[in-house]
Amino acid sequence: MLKKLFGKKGSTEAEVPAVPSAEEQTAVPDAPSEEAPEGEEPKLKKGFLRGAWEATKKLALTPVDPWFEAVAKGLDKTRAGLVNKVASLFKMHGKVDEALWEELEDILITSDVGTAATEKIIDQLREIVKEKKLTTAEPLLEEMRTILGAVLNYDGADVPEEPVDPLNVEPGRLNVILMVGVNGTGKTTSTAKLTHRLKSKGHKVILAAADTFRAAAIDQLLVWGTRLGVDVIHQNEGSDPAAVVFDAVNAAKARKADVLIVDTAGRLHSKVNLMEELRKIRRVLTREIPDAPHETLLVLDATTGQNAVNQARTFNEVANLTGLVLAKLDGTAKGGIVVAISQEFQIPVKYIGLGEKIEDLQVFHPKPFLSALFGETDG
Ligand SMILES: Nc1nc2c(ncn2[C@@H]2O[C@H](COP(=O)(O)OP(=O)(O)O)[C@@H](O)[C@H]2O)c(=O)[nH]1
Ligand SMILES: [Mg+2]
Repeated sequence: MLKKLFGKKGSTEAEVPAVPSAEEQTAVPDAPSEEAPEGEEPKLKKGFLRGAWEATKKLALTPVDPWFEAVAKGLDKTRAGLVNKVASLFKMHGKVDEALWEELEDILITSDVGTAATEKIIDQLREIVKEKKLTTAEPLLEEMRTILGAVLNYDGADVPEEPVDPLNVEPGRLNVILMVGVNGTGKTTSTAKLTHRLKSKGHKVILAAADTFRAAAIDQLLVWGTRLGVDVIHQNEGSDPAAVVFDAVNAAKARKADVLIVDTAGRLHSKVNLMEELRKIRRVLTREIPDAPHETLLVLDATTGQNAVNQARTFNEVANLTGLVLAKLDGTAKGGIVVAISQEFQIPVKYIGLGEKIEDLQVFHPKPFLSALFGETDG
């Protein structure tokens, strides 16, 4: 297992993110003050941190597979900021009373879970307390996890046990993926990460630099293209994005690529502009490939909270979204945004961005995601 995690010396497997040290893994608000022999409870510096320690201690002790490892690490901040806070609250507050619900509401709202999902979670927990006649809050953590699972599994479909690539990419055709979203959310980086994933599965990928607003945006994609060894179809700054897409489709056909990823601009000042821009790109695409684009992925910046929700709302109205990419989850303690978005939209979160490196994009799946979030050792 460890060999699998670290990879053979000099092989490409070494790119698998390294397992963080036990110190890093327990870097939640205050680790235990003394090492305890295995199987014994550690002595804690402060009583109220016990819940936080409980929630993460297993993670520190057991090596895990790369997917789970990467997601768990990317969720470190959210685990400390959301789950461990809730765990500590349930553990330390003890009894179930109005003050408990108020504090829980505070934690959930400040972690970007959103008002609708927060209300739902608290209402359901209140029901459970009544039904099961609970007098202590501790069992509520497990109950909350079940509720979160239902919210994240927004359409009630069966969730595969293992992360499966969620892209509508089929052999025997040119698959077109349109990347949309506001400037700075992580579109170009996510495009590069997706390219890396697709390439490693044997796909021939071509990129279209349809964000023609700034020369730097084109250059950024060109740099990624060179690093990844894929062609980037581009024109000059200020050129028509639809014309770039037209060139890119022809190049992709001529070069027998099977995936074309179109990186678009996000600097559109109004919904009308946005709609017009995307409509033009779509028109060019469908003229060449009737069922394209096969995916339209909206990239959201997880650190922007309610703004991300508003962006999802706007793009959902104009862009026929097929999925969401939630970038920068590693950079926020407010990973509750995943819950808010799943509660509000019938669009699947397909990928989560967990860092700036090329391999820091992971498939999103509710079950293992929650395991990673709750600090367990496997999905
Ligand atoms: N920490 C972190 N940074 C990210 C992630 N995705 C993108 N970024 C950074 O966010 C910034 C903007 O990304 P970019 O792809 O240029 O955004 P775009 O304007 O939407 O194309 C860059 O500095 C990226 O390195 C992520 O998942 N985690
Ligand atoms: Mg960009």
